[in-house]
Amino acid sequence: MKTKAAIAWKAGQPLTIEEVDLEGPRAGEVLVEIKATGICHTDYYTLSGADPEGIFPSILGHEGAGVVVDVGPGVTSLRKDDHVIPLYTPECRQCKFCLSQKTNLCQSIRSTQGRGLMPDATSRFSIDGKPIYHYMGTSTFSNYIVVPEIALAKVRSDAPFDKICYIGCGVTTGVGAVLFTAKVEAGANVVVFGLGGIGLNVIQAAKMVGADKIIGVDLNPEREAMARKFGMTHFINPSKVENVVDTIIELTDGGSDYSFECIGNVTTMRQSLESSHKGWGQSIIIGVAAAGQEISTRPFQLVTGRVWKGSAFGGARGRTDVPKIVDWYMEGKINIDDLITHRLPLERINEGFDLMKSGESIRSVVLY
Ligand code: NAD
Ligand code: DAO
Ligand code: ZN
Repeated sequence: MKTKAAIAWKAGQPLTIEEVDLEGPRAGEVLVEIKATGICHTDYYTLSGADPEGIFPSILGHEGAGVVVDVGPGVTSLRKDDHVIPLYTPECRQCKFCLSQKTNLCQSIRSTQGRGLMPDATSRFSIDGKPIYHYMGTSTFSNYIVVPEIALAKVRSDAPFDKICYIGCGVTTGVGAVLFTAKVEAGANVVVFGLGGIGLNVIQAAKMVGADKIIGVDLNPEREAMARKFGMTHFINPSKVENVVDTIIELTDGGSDYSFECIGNVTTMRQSLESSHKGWGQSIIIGVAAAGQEISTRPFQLVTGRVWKGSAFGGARGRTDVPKIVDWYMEGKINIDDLITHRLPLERINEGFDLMKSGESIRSVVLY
């Protein structure tokens, strides 16, 4: 079949909208019509050329929601008309990683996914017989996609696609980092570096679990109002204080219990650790730093009880946890609507990237 898609031909070039050939689902695969997709910072990171694992030509996008159109042989958990969210972190429930119950980083299709291919090492997308590569196993900047069954979360059918697409990455990454990775408890002091599409979701989850102080750090003063609406109690603009670490330590009587880095900057990663409370403070790294960057601190920071850990996709097990997060949204426990600041047709997807780069949008959603 043919599908309309935004193609990333080369790093640093705008996407172009084209008709692409899409082969039907093979064994264990599912054909999905994408109804809506968010544009995330990570799509820009890859398109910009900063991502060492970026593959071109490819179809980017990893924050979508849609409907099952057809299933390949052997697919048992999904059928036509099911509503789904594609997962860039699949959940096979059989690999060593899934069975460990210690991580959400399912490895069963990792090597082919990382090479822009389906599990049988081929691509379903092509133009004039030449392969176009998948991206993060999802490629939600295409109206129709083929995805392995283990990389689809089945969700309730009354949830609006233009909102729940954001659960495919930003919402789950931020909310999950608080609930699943850090397991923040009521009364804790929380610091959030970066009040963008991820950081604001960390803030709303911190509020949801009953955190005490929720301190936001951002260079963009325009982010303060939105963050306060989501539960931030104190705002620090690094350009307005002499020392961010000292300011946090003063505000929290010794340092944060949990600190989340949602920028991808190695300097703020260090600040996140060093402003954590001696003896127990945890710094959770969510931001993805540019290729070749390294983090550093004095090892004594760790000897004296501060902890550095990372969180991918909020530590969520996609097929298990994503449907629950959709329920929380539908029950009014989390706010997605106010974070979706712009809506665009696929033809204007490049404007969505511009809005993100200028700091004007929190989330732009493309509607098919
Ligand atoms: P965003 O651009 O929407 O937000 C980043 C925020 O950081 C902005 O508000 C910006 O003003 C602020 N900022 C930038 N530099 C700063 C500095 N030096 N000090 C203080 N504030 C600063 O980005 P996002 O979509 O929220 O993504 C944040 C990071 O998370 C990115 O690196 C992205 O790649 C990463 N990410 C990680 C995962 C994961 O699973 N770990 C998932 C999705 C995204
Ligand atoms: O298992 O080695 C692996 C890869 C896991 C990928 C996790 C990706 C999370 C960070 C990238 C940002 C996604 C939008
Ligand atoms: Zn697995």
